Amino acid sequence: MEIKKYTLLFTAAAAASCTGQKAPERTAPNVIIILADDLGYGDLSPYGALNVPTPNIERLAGEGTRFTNAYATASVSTPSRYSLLTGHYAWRRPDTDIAVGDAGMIIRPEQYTMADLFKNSGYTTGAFGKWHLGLGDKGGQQDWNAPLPLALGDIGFDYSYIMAATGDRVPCVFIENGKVVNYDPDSPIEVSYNAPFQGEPLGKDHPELLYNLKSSHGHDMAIVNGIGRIGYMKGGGRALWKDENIADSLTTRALQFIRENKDRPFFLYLATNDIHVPRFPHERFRGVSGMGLRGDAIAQFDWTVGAVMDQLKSLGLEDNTLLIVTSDNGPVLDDGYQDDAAALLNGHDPSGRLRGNKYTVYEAGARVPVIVRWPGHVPAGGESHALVSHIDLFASFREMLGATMPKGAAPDSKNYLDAWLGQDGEGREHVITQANNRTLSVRTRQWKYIEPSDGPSAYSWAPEIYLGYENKPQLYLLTSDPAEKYNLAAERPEVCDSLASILELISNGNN
Ligand code: NG6
Ligand code: CA
Repeated sequence: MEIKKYTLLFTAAAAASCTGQKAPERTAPNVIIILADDLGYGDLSPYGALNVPTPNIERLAGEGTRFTNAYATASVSTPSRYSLLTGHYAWRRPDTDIAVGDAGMIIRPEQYTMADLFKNSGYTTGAFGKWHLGLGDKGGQQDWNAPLPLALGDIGFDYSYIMAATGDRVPCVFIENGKVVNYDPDSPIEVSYNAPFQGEPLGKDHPELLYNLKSSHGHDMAIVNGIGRIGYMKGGGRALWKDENIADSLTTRALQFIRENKDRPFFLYLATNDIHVPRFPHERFRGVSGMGLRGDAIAQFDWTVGAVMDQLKSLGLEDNTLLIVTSDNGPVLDDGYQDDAAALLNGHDPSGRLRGNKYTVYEAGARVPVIVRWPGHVPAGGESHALVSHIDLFASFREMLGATMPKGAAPDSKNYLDAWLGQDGEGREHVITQANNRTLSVRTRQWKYIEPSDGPSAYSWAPEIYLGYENKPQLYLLTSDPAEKYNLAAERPEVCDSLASILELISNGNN
């Protein structure tokens, strides 16, 4: 199929309107981002995964382009999502680390978001799934029994159906447009991250009540659906989610959003709960991977992707929709529950031979799967080695939409539309990522430099997670040492210096 050069379409439209002719019909596509949680670089079959059946994602890769050097901005969720949606490096702000479930809204209404960009370009905008960027005005002070004073409607989303934080954090309820779904007046909701509620059993005292999943570390506070959580919670009644139904609930609502907006442009941000802990997929996915709950959660994620693809097809929207499937950060095995993720790997390598995991400074922390499909615009069955980062989706969409933005919006985001559409194989000169303790790395096409850090060497849970923090610079030649084994900092001080100075320049506000 002939690949159209998208930017040219817009140039033609702009030229026509300047000369007073009728501009050709707008051709900007619907945009869907499906953002998995903790899905590693090696977790999907197009990236070498062996045991997990992901037929829908395979089909998507056959119809679109698969990226091998694509990065989230961080190796944990909150900063990664913040940067994706704002085009602003999270490490520029002090309040963007992994958020508690009762954090206040981190993105405030005055900040221009990706949703604002689409909304102002005439799109209907919707957010579904894991939010993890705070809700309500002030942290710890939300009244979950009333409409929240500040929610996603205030930052550009016309519709939202979300989880406040993560599956393992209270409150364990869905929130639709700032209000608890299925609110149960007989069971008012209270949430605290400071103190337990009297009379509410805790996971640490009542392991016998953890009938669905036992904790391995942490996750020993509130018990909901037989699973221990982070944070204390009381009430909720019929509003409380059942973990096994989360993927169905989110996917169903997202499909409904697509159907309702089939006749107008839409932007859909679908942030799945899969494959974050607690991994507790629906019964119909149990056992399909032979890798236990973690593998089955990947299969469930694949089902969600397939359901979206099928919905687009049945509505005739495939050709006019840019679909991006990616992940917020790298993989982790034991992340706090006894789900045997490590024991059942059966040869599977979630990091895809890269070093590290979620949380870490190493490549597997933030290098993520990215598959982009837009029939006729993105090469089918393509593979791109371009260096791309989620930080640039914002400015690249702006370019695609031919939109203007307020001064200062998305300050760290740059237009790499051609790279994102698989038409430019080079992409960025360098990509910056942050680890869990905010240690920064800069990656060029050849090198990876990691700044010195006084962070701990490892998290001690099983299997141990080596974070890669060292109190001296690290330098890896990724082209010959993709697994970051040989630190060349002492041998190549000039490369270290030049990469450190890029970091310094960008940290000082230049981008
Ligand atoms: C950690 C949690 C982990 C996970 C992570 C956030 C414990 C012991 N560990 O603090 O389970 O929730 O935060 O993950 O509580 S993320 O993908 O949302 O960044
Ligand atoms: Ca995550």
